[in-house]
Amino acid sequence: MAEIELIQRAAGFGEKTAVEDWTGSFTYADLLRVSRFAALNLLGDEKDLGEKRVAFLVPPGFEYVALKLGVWMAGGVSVPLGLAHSPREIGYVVGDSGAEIVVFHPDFTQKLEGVLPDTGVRFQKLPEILRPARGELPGVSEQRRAMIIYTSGTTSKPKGVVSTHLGIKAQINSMTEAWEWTLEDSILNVLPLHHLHGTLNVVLCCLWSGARCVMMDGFKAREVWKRFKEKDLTLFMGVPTIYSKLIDIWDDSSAEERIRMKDYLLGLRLMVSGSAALPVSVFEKWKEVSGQVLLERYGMTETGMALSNPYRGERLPGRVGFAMPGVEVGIFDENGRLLGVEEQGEIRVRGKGVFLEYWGKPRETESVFCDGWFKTGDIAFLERGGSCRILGRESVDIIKSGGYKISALEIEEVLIEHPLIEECAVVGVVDPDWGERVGAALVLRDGLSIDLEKLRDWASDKLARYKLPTRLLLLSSLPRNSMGKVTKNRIKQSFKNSL
Ligand code: MLC
Ligand code: AMP
Repeated sequence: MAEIELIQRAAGFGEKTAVEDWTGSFTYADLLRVSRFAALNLLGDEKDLGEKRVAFLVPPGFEYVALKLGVWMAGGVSVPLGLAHSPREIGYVVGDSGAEIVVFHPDFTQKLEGVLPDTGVRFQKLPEILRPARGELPGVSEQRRAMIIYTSGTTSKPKGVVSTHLGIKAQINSMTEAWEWTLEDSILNVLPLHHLHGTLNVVLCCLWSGARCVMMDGFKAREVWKRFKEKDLTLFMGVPTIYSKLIDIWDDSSAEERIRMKDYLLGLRLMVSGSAALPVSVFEKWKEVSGQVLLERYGMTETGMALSNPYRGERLPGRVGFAMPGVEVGIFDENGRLLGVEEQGEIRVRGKGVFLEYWGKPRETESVFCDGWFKTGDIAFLERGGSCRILGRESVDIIKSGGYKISALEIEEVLIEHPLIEECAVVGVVDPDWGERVGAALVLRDGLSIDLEKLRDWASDKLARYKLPTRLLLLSSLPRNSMGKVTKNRIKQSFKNSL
């Protein structure tokens, strides 16, 4: 019978601890038992979910992991929902993915009220979906679709990035080999689990390796330092903003505390940064704080991890290193010509870990591939030694804030609904802690005014709070080029000048 290798492997780790969260500690045997219950409850009278989408709004923790594996055991496709997202954003993902089942934690009941009430979606609450059940599970081929992760891009609405079990396995194999995961590893997860970084790089690599995943209920810098104190971790992964926030706590600590804090981290064998450019200042400061040389790597929801500084060897600040095992990376010009060292162009990626398709969007899928290479839209060059330096992005409509990719167009589409706003343009404003912040340039209707707080309040039931503008510029008109197109680079410059 066809089986998912990740689940087969997990069965072999039996009594080892798989997940630890604020409710307790759970072995691999516990995890598989509860996942099986989840699968059987999801199946109900069906024999196989047959790639039905199961969306879930569940905080990081044992239940999340059990449910994810349960969806796969039942032959379904997991669609993790963002806990910070507004009901409108959640409704969009549920609708776009065509999810037939939505599983939710009772804490999030309110968020789901009003989301697609008449569409026949089956809502299932935790913990009921995990209650003991008996029955047969289907065989699931690894060629099947496994997961859809929604990511923002150059369109106003997020797109569902579909991966198969084989694609996920290729990504896991690449990371576990590159960063030498073992059975002895213990990793702390502080990342959201509706994106690749937390799900794949942390949780799934951990389960594949038979390691232990300690889950926190989100990121709180002080709590993380407290957890480090136990000195029982070997790995940590975060976005640059997480390291900045940990540094802020260290900065506020006494000289004696700082010595102790460094000591908490000396036993970790690897600390990784990714999802956004790691400022050289943070790389250097973290070395001083922790004695750890951060390993910076580069990836994307569509490709998995593509480039990494070496685990063994020199990790260079400001560089993202070399192609990951099993991944091909090239720098290309706009005519699809492969460029040589020190030539600036677009990063393109090829390999078994690259995604299958954008869900329900064949034309968009076709347009992001060229001769089998996925076009990332990131601009970079290879240095003489072969390490890659990222210079920026082709699109001004993509903002990266604290590791989240945010579409400027999605925010503009919401802001333009505001009765006082005549025109608007949203851009990323460079920020030392967040990478970029969301800046909104507005043209208001005659004689009217608005302040940032009022604008944020008005938009807060429409957008996740991390997408709300934190910078505001009121203009009499938006700058445009001779073709009438808004010149966002000039707006970015105006924000810079206004600071
Ligand atoms: C939180 N806020 C943000 C924000 N995160 N604002 C802008 N950008 C962000 N990323 C806002 C909140 O809405 C809140 O606003 C205020 O900041 C404080 O919120 P918080 O929850 O206390 O913040 P914090 O917990 O410190 O969150 C920061 C963070 C988080 C860095 C931990 O943003 C995070 O988990 N980022 C990781 C995202 C991620 O996993 N990306 C991977 C994508 S996959 P208010 O108004 O309420 O006060 C990918 C591929 C790859 O990129 O290569 O990995
Ligand atoms: P996402 O679509 O959320 O998966 O984000 C992927 C994008 O994050 C990439 O296309 C890059 O623009 C950015 N990114 C990820 N890692 C890095 C890094 N180490 N340095 C610079 N940018 C990065």
